[in-house]
Amino acid sequence: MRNIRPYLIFILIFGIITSLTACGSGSDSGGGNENDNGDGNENDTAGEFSDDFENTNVPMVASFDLSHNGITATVAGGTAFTIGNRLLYHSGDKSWMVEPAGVNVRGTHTGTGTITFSVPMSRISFWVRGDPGNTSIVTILDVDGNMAENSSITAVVSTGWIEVDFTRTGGSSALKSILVEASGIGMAALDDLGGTSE
Ligand SMILES: [Ca+2]
Repeated sequence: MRNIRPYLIFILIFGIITSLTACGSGSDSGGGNENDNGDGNENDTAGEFSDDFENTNVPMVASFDLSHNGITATVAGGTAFTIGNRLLYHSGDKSWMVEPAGVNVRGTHTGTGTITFSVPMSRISFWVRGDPGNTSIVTILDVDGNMAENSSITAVVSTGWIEVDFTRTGGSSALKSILVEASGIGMAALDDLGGTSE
């Protein structure tokens, strides 16, 4: 069975005009620590996952694991390190960044990044945004590989951070992964990953 509508698609389009703000000090500085104090381990409730990417250092495209409360998230297809553009961190000085297909000093990019949880999840949350000129689609997939259902979420166009906090509805399949498809120029950034297992 295939879902025919993208119930959870976030399209981030950053026009050239927004590049004027690329070097700003960042208007999001107050919003990065809703759930923890930056070390990714503040929430020790069983079944709860959280990570702010502050303990990672992956400057070249690679797969790496984040583990918390017995839940592992395998993060593949991007980088996670301090690149110096504060607009790309929702918290601290690191996030996970996916780039359009191509080769650069950070490795060979396929244009696709995935975060896959080791256990079925009932909730997945994160923040996303992109560089000016980056166009990305971020989708939550269920355990069957289909787009997660959520009739309340539609396409979003934004030049700032977007919070995604998605809980599956009763009767729908459990959640499994996040798919980031990056195009345009620059990076798509995801930060402050969270979730709740089934
Ligand atoms: Ca962070």
